[in-house]
Order: sequence, then C-alpha cells, then structure tokens
Amino acid sequence: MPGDTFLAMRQSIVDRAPDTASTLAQEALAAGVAPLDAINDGYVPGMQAVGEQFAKGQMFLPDMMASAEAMRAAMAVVDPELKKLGAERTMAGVVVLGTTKGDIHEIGKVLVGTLLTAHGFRVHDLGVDVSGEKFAEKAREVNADIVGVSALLTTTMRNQKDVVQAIEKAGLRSQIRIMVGGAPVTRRWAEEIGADGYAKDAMSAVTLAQELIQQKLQTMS
Ligand code: B1M
Repeated sequence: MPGDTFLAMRQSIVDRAPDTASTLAQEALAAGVAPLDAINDGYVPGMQAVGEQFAKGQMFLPDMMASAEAMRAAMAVVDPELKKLGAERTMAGVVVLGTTKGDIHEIGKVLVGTLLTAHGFRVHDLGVDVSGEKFAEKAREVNADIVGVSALLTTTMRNQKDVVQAIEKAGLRSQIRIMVGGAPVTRRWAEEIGADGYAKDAMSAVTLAQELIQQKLQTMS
C-alpha cells in the first residue's frame, strides 16, 4: 500500500492536482504513514520530476507554479503532524530562517523550518527574498543562535555570502552560527563564504543545527 500511495502522491504533483495531493496526505496519515516519509518518498520525487520536465522545456513556468501549489496543499496537511512532535520537547535553540534575496523558492525552506520546529527549535521564518540586513536585524531582535539561509538558484546562492557579511557587520558573528542549504549549495560553497555549516536536506539541517548549538555551548563554557 505505501508504494502505490507514494506513486500517487508523486503523480498528484506532476498533474498539478492540489485536491488529490491533500486527500492523499489525509488518507496516508490516517493509515499510519509517517509524515516525513509522505513528504520525502511521495511528494518530493514529484517536485523533482517537475524540475526535470521544466529543464527539458517540457513544462512551463505556470505549470511549475501549479505543481508548487499542489505541494503546498499536501504540506498544509502534513505540517501540523510534524510540528506536534516538537510540542513536547524542551527548547533546543532559536533559529532565524529565510530564502535569500532575489529568490522566491520556499518549499524546501518551509520543510526545514517545520522539522526544526518538530525537534524543539523556535523558528522565526522571514519568508522569501530576504536581504542580509533583514536577517541580521531579526537575529538581533530575537537573540538568535542560528541563522539559516536557503537558496535554490545558482544566481541567488551568491547572496548567502551577503548574509554572512551583514551578520559580521552587525557585530553578531561571534554569537550566531550560520547554516546554508538549497539544491545548488555545497559544503565547499559554505566554507568559501564563511558559513558554519551546510545541510543537503531538511533532516540533515536538524542534525547540523543540533551540532551548531553544541559547538556554541562548548565555546561559551
Ligand atoms: Co524554480 N527553479 N524557478 N520555481 N524550481 C528550480 C530551482 C530549477 C532547478 C528548475 C530547473 O530548471 N530544473 C531552476 C534553477 C536553475 C539554477 O539556477 N541552477 C529554477 C528556475 C530557473 C526558476 C526560475 C528562474 C524560472 C523562470 O522564471 N524562468 C524562477 C525563479 C524565481 C525566483 O526565485 N526569482 C523559478 C520559479 C519557481 C516557482 C515560483 C514556479 C516554483 C517555486 C514555488 C515556491 O517555492 N513557492 C519553482 C519550483 C517549484 C522549482 C522546482 C521544480 C522545485 C523546488 C522545490 O520546491 N523542491 C526546482 C527544481 C528542483 O529543485 N528539482 C526549481 C522541493 C523541495 C522540498 O526541495 O527546495 O531542494 P528543495 O529543498 C530541500 C534541500 O535543497 C534542502 O532541504 C530541502 C528539503 O529536503 N534545503 C535546505 C533547502 N533549503 C535549505 C536550507 C538549509 C538546509 C537545507 O539550511 C538553512
């Protein structure tokens, strides 16, 4: 049953069918499918297929937007289930999260935020198209431990460097750990721009955030 369900979930994204995506998510959760498996094994492969079709010119921008809407419909069902897990935990740290300037991709970043919340982090999501200054301003306001910057375009990943510089300029660098991610981002890039870590997916972002908090506590003690 899960194999067929995951295939149907994938297809609902390719077909740009938000109602089907949402119904499948409800049915899967009711049947005991783990929320993160539904995302990773069902819907994300659908988005990957859409990206491949777009790259080959077989799908156009409005289609890709409609697929993203279907993904959001599924996440609206799955998100609360994931977040419930975090309610019982002690606060793990404060994270300011956003997609970098010039970039409006948000699905992966929202997933990162959801999983961080599910693991006890208090997440302030600034949304998309966020400047370095806004990241720094919010980090100061909420006394953040971590700033997380997502970028999905090769052109906008460069702006992750601006965030590192804005945090340095604001005099916050010693107290804030910076993590970066997004499809074109690599560990090497993270090192090159002076970030503290890179995570390839949402679950690795949680592990990395936990490690960064440990590092911070060790430096302070
Ligand atoms: Co666009 N887009 N898009 N897009 N889009 C990509 C990224 C692209 C690879 C498609 C392609 O050509 N194959 C391509 C980028 C090429 C490049 O630069 N190398 C592309 C392009 C070109 C564009 C436009 C320029 C198209 C145009 O206008 N001609 C345009 C740019 C707009 C802009 O931002 N200024 C554009 C627009 C859009 C939509 C608006 C239609 C829509 C986004 C809707 C939305 O988010 N609300 C969209 C979509 C949906 C995609 C694809 C198909 C799917 C992205 C996605 O949601 N994936 C994408 C193709 C692809 O990625 N295969 C594509 C699912 C999500 C769960 O994965 O986002 O990778 P992902 O997140 C992962 C990890 O990367 C990681 O964890 C997440 C969960 O596991 N991660 C982090 C992400 N952030 C992290 C942060 C962390 C740690 C880990 O720490 C802080």
